[in-house]
Formats: sequence, structure tokens, C-alpha cells
Amino acid sequence: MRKTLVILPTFNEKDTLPVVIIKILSQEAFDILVVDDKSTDGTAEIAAHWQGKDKRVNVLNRQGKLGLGTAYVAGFMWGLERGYECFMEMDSDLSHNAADLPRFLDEVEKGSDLVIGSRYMYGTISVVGWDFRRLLLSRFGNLYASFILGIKVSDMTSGFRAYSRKALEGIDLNIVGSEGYAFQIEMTYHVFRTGLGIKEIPIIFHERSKGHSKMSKKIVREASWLPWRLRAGELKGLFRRQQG
Ligand SMILES: Nc1nc2c(ncn2[C@@H]2O[C@H](COP(=O)(O)OP(=O)(O)OP(=O)(O)O)[C@@H](O)[C@H]2O)c(=O)[nH]1
Ligand SMILES: [Mg+2]
Repeated sequence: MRKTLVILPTFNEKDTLPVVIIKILSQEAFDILVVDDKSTDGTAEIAAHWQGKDKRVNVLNRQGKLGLGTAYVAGFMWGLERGYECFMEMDSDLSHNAADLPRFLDEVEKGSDLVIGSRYMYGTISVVGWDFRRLLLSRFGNLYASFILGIKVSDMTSGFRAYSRKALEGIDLNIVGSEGYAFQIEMTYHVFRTGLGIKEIPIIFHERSKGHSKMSKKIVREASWLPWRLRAGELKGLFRRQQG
């Protein structure tokens, strides 16, 4: 079994983080890294409490709200340095079910380098608790990114996923610049470009019932531009190669 690190980014998740930690710790295969961005509601103290209580829990405290993307990159680098072989991304607001973790690990063991927990497989929508506007934004956003980038993945923005060590080592993490959920699109794109195996598995996503969403217009804007930015980068690369 691969040494697996579940990275939990947190910003003000005091009510849900302990529940998520307990659910993960009940399964032996997984260590935890909480990446907290100076939460103001006591989340960092809760994380520190669990770190002292169980050696499978680790905490990275950052100096302010620097964004989901850089939180994951910091978490990946932390885990790569410590020899982890599989890396899970998971929200700390109970939207993702910790009982699904072994299914991701199974797929990595079978040879996939990126396993995405999809809400939109087989033409269905497995989301509980979203209003129509939010659903439309996510569904349309996925079709849009998938079409522009030419990647046949049903849920590129999903934040419940697993990477093999090989997948992360194949990407220059320092150039991954997205902050919000665009980060998920960007990472999918980089893995796709390295030619490694991407697999989707169905999940059920539950909208948070506690705490506050960090979704903003800025995050949506960033995700709208990203596919074009990535495509423009390809053109630039092509141009440079022709010149040289
Ligand atoms: N460390 C860190 N964590 C963040 C940041 N922004 C969001 N998160 C965490 O990332 C996870 C996903 O963020 P959410 O606000 O739930 O975003 P979302 O799931 O797209 O939005 P909702 O469906 O409305 O909850 C949660 O665990 C957040 O606490 C950030 O800037 N830094
Ligand atoms: Mg959420």
C-alpha cells in the first residue's frame, strides 16, 4: 500500500475540520496535512490540538489567506520531501466523503496517475444542496474548460482527487499559479500534457452545511480566463521552437 497524504486546506473551518480528521484517522492508510491560512475562527488551534494527539496529523501554518492553489502546492511539496507516494486533495467542509478515499487509492494502485472524483459522470449530476445557479456555473464551467483545452474529463474543477508521486514530479509546481478552483483545471491540464493516465470515479458532493463558502467573482473570473491562458502558453512555446 502506498504511503498516502490527505491534504486538507483550511480557512475558517472550525466546525467541520475535527469531524473530517476523525473520519480520515479511522482509516489506517492515510496521514493528514492541514494547510491553514491564518484562520480567524480557531481552526489552527484545533489542527494543532490534533497534531499533538495523533502523529498522523501534521499542520502547515501559512501567514495569511494566500489561496487554495498555493495551499495545495505547499502541501504537495511538503509531502514530496517526506517520501509520500500518493497525494489526496480533499475539502475540509464535509462536502467530500472520507469513506471514498480507498476507492481513489485503489485506482492509483492500479496505475492511474490522477484520479478525479467526478460529480458529472454517465450524464448525471451527483450534487446535493446546490441551487440552480451554482449548478449551472459548475456544469457550464466544466464543459467550457474541457472544450477549450480538448480534455475529455467530465469534472475538471473537482477538488476531490488523488495524484501519484510520479504525476507531481512530472509537473513544475512552481509555475502553477492559479489560486481558486482554476487550480484544479490547471493541474488536470499539466497531468494531461505529460501524457499520464487520468481516471474519473463517481462521487456524491454535498454542499457545506456549516461555515462559509470562499467562492468569489474573482475566483470565477480566474477560472474563465485560465483555459485561454494555457492555450496561449502552448502557442508561445510553438513559436519559440520555430524561431530556435
Ligand atoms: N488554506 C486555504 N484554504 C482555503 C482557501 N480558500 C478555500 N480554502 C479551503 O478549501 C476548501 C474548499 O473551499 P470552499 O470555500 O469550500 O470552496 P467551494 O467548495 O468551491 O465552495 P462551497 O461549495 O461554497 O463550499 C475548504 O476546505 C476551504 O476551507 C485559502 O485561501 N487557503
Ligand atoms: Mg466547499
